[in-house]
Amino acid sequence: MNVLLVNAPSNGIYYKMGLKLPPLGVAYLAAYLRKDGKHSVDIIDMNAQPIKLQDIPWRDWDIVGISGDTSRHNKVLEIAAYAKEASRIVVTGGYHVTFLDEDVLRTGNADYVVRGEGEEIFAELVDALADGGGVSKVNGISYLDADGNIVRALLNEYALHDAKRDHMVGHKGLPKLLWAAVALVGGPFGRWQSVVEHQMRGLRRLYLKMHIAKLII
Ligand code: B12
Repeated sequence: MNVLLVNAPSNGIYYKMGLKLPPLGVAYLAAYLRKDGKHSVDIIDMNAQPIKLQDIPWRDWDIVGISGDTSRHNKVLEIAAYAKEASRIVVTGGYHVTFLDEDVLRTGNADYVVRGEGEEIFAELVDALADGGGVSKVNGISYLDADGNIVRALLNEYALHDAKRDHMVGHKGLPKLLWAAVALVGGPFGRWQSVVEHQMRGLRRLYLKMHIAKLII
């Protein structure tokens, strides 16, 4: 499948000041999806690439995934409308739609919502769509069934399970924000990832792509 991930633009203070902040959410999703080479993935970061929605060749991709939070939700809806106008499969994810999945699905411009941390769930969804065998076995997604009823497949807790298997884990995002949206997106005790695995991947990248062979720590 050809997948496009769009990071919705922000007009927040950080971006008005001209900061170009990497969109970690879509970057993680793309990296995970590219891992086994089954799908091709492009990213449009609308904070860094001020491309007009009407100029995006939507039909180049089968699936359009859109990332945003509450402050960018109107933009997410606008992007979804363009992608749906071009008859693409539209998937949304991120903090806002994790809690308000039905609202975005009822606009008619989104086919699926991926709730919570999306790497594994989105990859499973893309695989299922590629196979054409239906999405009923994919955990952690929401969609409307043929009668218009919402289906909320149970949230997959891969991230937490993985964390328990590792000896050393680190926080993804900020640690232990139990009060915040984070708790429901990444699990009640913060957002975890394997430090060892993450650092080894980083070192490998430095060595292979930037040809840095020695690091003094
Ligand atoms: C870093 C950060 C920032 C940085 C952003 C830097 C950057 N590179 O973009 C800065 C300081 C700029 C910032 C600003 C703000 N932030 Co902030 N921020 C965070 C923080 C700490 C981490 C976000 C992050 O990078 N996570 C790591 C990435 C990998 O995860 P992710 O983005 O969540 O993506 C995963 C899933 O959400 C999902 N997913 C996301 N998109 C999609 C799309 C698809 C298609 C799929 C399938 C899945 C999917 O899969 C991804 C991979 O696991 C979170 C709290 C946290 N600990 O998570 C708050 C958080 C995102 N921020 C929040 C808020 C409120 C803000 C501000 C509005 C604050 C303000 N008043 O100005 C602004 C808005 C900025 C904007 N978007 O315009 C809230 C959002 C709540 C909400 N309802 O939307 C959060 C959750 C904190 C909280 N209160 O709980 N923020």
